[in-house]
Amino acid sequence: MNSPIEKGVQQGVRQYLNFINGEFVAARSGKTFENRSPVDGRPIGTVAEAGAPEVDAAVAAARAAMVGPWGTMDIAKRSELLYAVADEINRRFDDFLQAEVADTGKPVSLASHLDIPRGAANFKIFADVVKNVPTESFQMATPDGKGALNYAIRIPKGVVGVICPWNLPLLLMTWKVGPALACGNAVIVKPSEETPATATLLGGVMNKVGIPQGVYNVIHGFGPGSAGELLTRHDGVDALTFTGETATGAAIMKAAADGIRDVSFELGGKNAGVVFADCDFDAAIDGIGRAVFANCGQVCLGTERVYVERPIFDKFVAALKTRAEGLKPGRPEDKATGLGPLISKEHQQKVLSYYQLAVKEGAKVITGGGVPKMTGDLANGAWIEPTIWTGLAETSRTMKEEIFGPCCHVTPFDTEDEVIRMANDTKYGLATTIWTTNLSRAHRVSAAIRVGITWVNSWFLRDLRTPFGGSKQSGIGREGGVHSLEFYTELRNVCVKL
Ligand code: NAD
Ligand code: 6OD
Repeated sequence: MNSPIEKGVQQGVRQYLNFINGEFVAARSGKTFENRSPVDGRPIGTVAEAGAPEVDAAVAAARAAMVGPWGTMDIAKRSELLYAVADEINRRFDDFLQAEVADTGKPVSLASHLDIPRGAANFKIFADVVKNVPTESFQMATPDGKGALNYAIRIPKGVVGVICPWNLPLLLMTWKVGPALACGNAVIVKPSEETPATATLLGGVMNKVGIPQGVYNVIHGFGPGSAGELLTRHDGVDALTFTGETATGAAIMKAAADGIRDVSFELGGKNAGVVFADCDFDAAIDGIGRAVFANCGQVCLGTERVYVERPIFDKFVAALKTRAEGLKPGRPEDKATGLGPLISKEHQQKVLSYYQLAVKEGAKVITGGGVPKMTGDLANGAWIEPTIWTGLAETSRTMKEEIFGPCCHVTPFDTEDEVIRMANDTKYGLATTIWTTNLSRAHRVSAAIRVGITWVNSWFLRDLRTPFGGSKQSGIGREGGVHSLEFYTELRNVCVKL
């Protein structure tokens, strides 16, 4: 049977319901909120806002699933089901693509290469990991000479609350749901209020492939005073995994303190890109260009501070300017579109306020700095110009605070020590991208910049087996490959006296 969202699409309107215990349900309160297209501001759907009854029902369903067929299912069967989820996402690729693009306005070329394929891949990788990662065992001597055997087993944490942002909705949600389910947990997902579509669609996929009811639940709504806070405060939720702003992470951590619940946080950043004069210049422009402007700058791993060694500084700024000015804003489906809109008018105002602040703080605007002129209905979208500044003090707010837009400041540097000091002079520690052909320097600088993820001569090149996460205020914990097992399972030691 088609889900309400599928029927809605057929009728030209979308209705996003909560997905609880295998069923699409409205809010008992009847409350809904509107979802608007960032491309042209038109309403594209209504979303049922979950209240306490829906959150309670989702928690009860998830807890029941943990004692029911999901809790007793063996790893081989679970992995088979997760492969089926991935295959079904791929079979319905166009539905997911259309839903993600409608919510975010991002170019189809980007979503079809990144968001949707990764949404599927996130299930397969962790289905493989759980089947292949061993646990430790120790034999020990005992006074009676018979000895004892210790071995560890992994137990699911239980019910995991998954709270997601809007910038890569399916990718970031499945990055957590994939390992959570592979490890045998049940989840309650709270997607961003800006991007309810793909999490809802995934409910239909779960039913289609036979994931037992209650294993995957979706509740819609906002953060404080709404579904997000209700979920994080619920004592039936055993652990919370969150991607979003650092300040939101702090609020969720306070909620998690009640009941001493475990948290995994992927938070904000103010990432530095470091370009040495000996780099492959064209590759560096291409890599930094993507790191600054991809997804309209709305990537947590993106670069807002670029440091360029002085001999190539002017040439680099000129080439990055050309790159920025070549990014044509436009409709997602238009092949010539190089830049989508920001997620919302509200976020557009935030980014614009930083564009104004940068000028006030003394920046020289190399390009951009405003809103592009769009015609027709596009004039109502959340568009923004790709922007480059030079000349700011390292201490300025523009250089310290995460903007989350298609913008960067470029600073010249003279020595390795100087650039390491500047790159590290931030409360964040998520990612960096380093461009050099000097192998020793690449290793040295990689070890010296305090972040969770370093790319050398590349950016956002992902091997899903590797540890992913942030240092300092950019996060708590690591996910990816075996590291996800640390959060999504409890390791239990069994000691058997022989
Ligand atoms: P956000 O923190 O505003 O919201 C994220 C989610 O948290 C949303 O679903 C929101 O409804 C919910 N929420 C807000 N307040 C809450 C509360 N008090 N209790 C419970 N839930 C609450 O973030 P955003 O604006 O959606 O996303 C952009 C941010 O996410 C940026 O700071 C970006 O750097 C960060 N991010 C980090 C990573 C990473 O891997 N480190 C990845 C993507 C995005
Ligand atoms: O690639 C990933 O697994 C990941 N979590 C990417 C995060 C991107 C932030 O916007």
